[in-house]
Amino acid sequence: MKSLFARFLFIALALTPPAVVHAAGSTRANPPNVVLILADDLGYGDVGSYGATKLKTPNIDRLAREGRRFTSAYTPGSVCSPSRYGLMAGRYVWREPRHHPTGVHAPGGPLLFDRDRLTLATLFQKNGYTTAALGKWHLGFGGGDKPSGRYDWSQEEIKPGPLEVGFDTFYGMAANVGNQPRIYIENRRFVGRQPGDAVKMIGRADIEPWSPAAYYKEDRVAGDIAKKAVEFIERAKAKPFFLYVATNVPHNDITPAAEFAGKSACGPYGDFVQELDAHVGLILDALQRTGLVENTLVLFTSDNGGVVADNERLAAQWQAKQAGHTICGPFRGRKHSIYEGGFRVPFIVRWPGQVPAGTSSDTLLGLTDVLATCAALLGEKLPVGAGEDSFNALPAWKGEPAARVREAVILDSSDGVFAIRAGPWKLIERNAAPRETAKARTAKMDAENQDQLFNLADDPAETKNLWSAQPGIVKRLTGLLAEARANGRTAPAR
Ligand SMILES: [Ca+2]
Repeated sequence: MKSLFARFLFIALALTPPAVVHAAGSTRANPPNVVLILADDLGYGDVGSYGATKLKTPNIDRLAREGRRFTSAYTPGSVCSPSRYGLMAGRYVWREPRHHPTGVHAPGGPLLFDRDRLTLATLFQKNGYTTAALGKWHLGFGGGDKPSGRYDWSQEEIKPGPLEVGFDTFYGMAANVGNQPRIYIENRRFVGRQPGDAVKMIGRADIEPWSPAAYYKEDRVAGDIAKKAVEFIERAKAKPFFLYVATNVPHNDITPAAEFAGKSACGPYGDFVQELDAHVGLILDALQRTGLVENTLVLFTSDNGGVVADNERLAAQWQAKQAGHTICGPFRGRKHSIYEGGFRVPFIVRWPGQVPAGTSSDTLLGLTDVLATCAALLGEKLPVGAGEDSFNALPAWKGEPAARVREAVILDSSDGVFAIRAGPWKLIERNAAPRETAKARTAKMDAENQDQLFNLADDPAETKNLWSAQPGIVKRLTGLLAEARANGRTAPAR
């Protein structure tokens, strides 16, 4: 009897089709949680696993050790809002008419997304995920189609905002720390505001809250957001979740919390980055503690390159430079600029058992690819009107050797200068009518705003302009750029 049962069991197991066995570990049967940690102005050279030595980032390095590190990951813009829009919508922001001409969205500017646009958050939400955004939003609030809109913060309900584009919950800042309103917003309300508490608008953008105690404390913001992330992970149990943690570190002002002051070997800037690293550690520990590590994909990246000081006016970055720290690693340029330092960022994916640990890849990819990649991870097809510049990078994340994500990536500086990278080549196109910010910094702008062509394989620091020497390459890349503009998309229509 026993042996008959054993034989039956053996046959039953042998006949189980491999697809069923596979299904147990597949994404659709057991969808992973996704934690996206977006640093703010963190340069390529600010992380130990990307070459930093004057500051220590053991937790981010641990992610790299346990995951896959990309060395040719690009942000679509060299400032905050364009990259954040690209990340959420999988589309270059210069296609969006509400995009502010100076690149950076005004703190009182309207919500940058149409209500029917698929975002990373709505993608997860419609797949049954709990979705949360924490930290810096900077993608606008309110209706309207003028980039320089003025949001009325005196209203009780702050909307439309993150909750209207796919997030179940939001806790954080409207834009940069220091921008008005300087009060945390939780979902659609100011934190601490009771019925009857007045918020007055003063002039175009300033506010006067019900009490000076309403304001957050700048040096506590990063810690507060990290704490919220930990609480979210500890509470999350039943449903899979998408957690977007948009820290304000190390964006100016450089305000490390007291317990991190003096801890790095390159001054307050290094201290601030080390604080960010500690917060990454808190999030990783929370995943460990709750037993969620195995089924959670963690993506760590930055919204644009770092701020590099040319002089002591940017005191913290200057001090870091004097101490031998290179914020943008080996690259030329910085935040705002069209050179690599503005766009090339750390990009690390950890997903145990799915993404090969301790590996790296120089596959070309962009922040706009996160949307299509997450859609692939969920087994979803993006609709036609979504993710126009988003390519599926899942095979590259998973370490498939021949995986190629995209042919080219288009870069847009805050002055409105465009560049395109394809293969080793990077073409920078002179802009005959640069954006209004350019007028304020003409000398620097004139130097950057030229027809330029670099071979990044031979010349990663962009020192030798090969424009005249390589007319064939210039023609090909100029053509790709023109096509991208004319077609309204770069990713294939689905
Ligand atoms: Ca930024």
